[in-house]
Amino acid sequence: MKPTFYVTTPIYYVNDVPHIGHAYTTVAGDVLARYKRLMGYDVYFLTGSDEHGQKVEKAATTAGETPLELADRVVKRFQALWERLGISHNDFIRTTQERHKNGVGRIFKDILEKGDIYLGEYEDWYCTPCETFWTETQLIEGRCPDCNRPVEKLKEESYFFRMSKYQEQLLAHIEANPDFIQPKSKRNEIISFVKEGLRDLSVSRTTFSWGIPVPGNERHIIYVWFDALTNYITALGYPDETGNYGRYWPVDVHLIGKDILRFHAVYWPTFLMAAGLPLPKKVFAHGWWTVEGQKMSKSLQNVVEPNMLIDKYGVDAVRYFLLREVPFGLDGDFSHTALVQRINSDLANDVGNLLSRSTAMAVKYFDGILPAATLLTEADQALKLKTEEMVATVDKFIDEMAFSKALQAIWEVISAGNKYIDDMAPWTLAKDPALSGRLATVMYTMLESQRITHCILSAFLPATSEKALASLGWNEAVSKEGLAWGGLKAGTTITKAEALFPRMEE
Ligand code: ME8
Repeated sequence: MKPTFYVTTPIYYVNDVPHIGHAYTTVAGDVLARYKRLMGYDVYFLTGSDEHGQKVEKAATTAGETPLELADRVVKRFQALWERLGISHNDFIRTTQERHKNGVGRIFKDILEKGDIYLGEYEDWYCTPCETFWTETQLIEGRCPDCNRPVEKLKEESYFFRMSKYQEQLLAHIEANPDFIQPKSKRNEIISFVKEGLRDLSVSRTTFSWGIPVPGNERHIIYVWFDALTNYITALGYPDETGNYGRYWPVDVHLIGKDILRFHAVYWPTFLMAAGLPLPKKVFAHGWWTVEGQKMSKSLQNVVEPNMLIDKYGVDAVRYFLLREVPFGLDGDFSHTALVQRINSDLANDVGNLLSRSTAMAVKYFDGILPAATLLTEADQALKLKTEEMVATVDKFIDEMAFSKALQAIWEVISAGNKYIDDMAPWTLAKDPALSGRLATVMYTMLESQRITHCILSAFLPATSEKALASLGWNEAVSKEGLAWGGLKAGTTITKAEALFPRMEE
């Protein structure tokens, strides 16, 4: 049986259209999913949409639609974008689906029956025109932060989750599992937060209606984060333990942005503890993108629209840039200049040029029929070894979610390949028929190194690698076995590759 690997992205709110931040998490999840499939894992990759709650209800009212009409319309934009970005998810969960609503009701009821959800009273500052509760710290000069009108102290009946009860258990879990929350800096933030003390959490609302009702008390709507987080198990068919839930839970990694770490590293694990379910193996919070040095926001009108980027630069250039430019876990800045530089140097010059010049030589000197390698010299051995070592290095970096370092390791082989060709100068060897054996070995070595490189790269740049592997005559599905040196057989037909990435104007 294959080992399993379950990876998730957040489910995105449908009150906003997809932007580069959403694309970022989803592309990272896709690379992980593709890589693990390639390495022989039975992968389940989940993404989806978060469709309940007051935010969505309000956005729908503004748009003159019902919340479901709004969700139906916006979810198509997410799905169409994932299609264009080559996202290979196995499932897309919408929180308005029956399978989800059933599962949420069930887990809420279980925790309620165990006594860790109880009915109490919620007291906070209420803005009546906005129908919103605010905490003391959210108020601006004692007024509603949204409309600036006066607020009043109000009590509301609410269900509470006994989160305080799980404080020590959660801390113990975090301490016993150093990899549970990553990166480390974020783990430390969560430890301090939990140590400050966990308060019971209000997990129902009566001020709006767009959501999942509390089982047995329909006046209450289940808190949107309780609803949303549960998607990670309802998508697996929870509470049915026999199918995907039994197979894939606990999740190997929840990929999220740093903005929602507390929900995933504190709320979610304690909900699961209360329900008696296993905890996620890892929660990884990545950084945030700014745009040309500024916070991305609708009011600044600088929201980067992924479809526009794909139109302009191509899908794999966008995927590459997102994961190469910034170490996963740190904040980064998006700029068109930086993207164009990456395209011209890393993609057009390095990987594109290497493939087109080497396949062109195979066609020119061997009529496109791959010759066999004979005796390997030190230089040939060195490129072979570098390629083999890269395979192991990438594996280690992927396990650390260090996508940028993994790409760097791949690019070292690509640079070494270009240098190898310059040093071996096949065009000189070709002039002397006595050196044809040597020319054959050089040809094989440079093409085989690229075949392995593109097999691995297919996790990052699926469309590009597919083209590259086709011109290298590799028609097999990418696999772990296929990463071993010597896969290409003499006699394989090599065709001249078109430029993989056209150079762009700076
Ligand atoms: O929070 N840079 O949904 P959401 C990087 N529905 N990533 C960014 C980003 C930026 N500037 N902006 C957004 C929600 N993201 C909830 C999640 S999960 C059970 C419920 C990414 O639509 C990042 O992954 O606001 C962040 O966590 C997510 O979008 C928030 O998406």
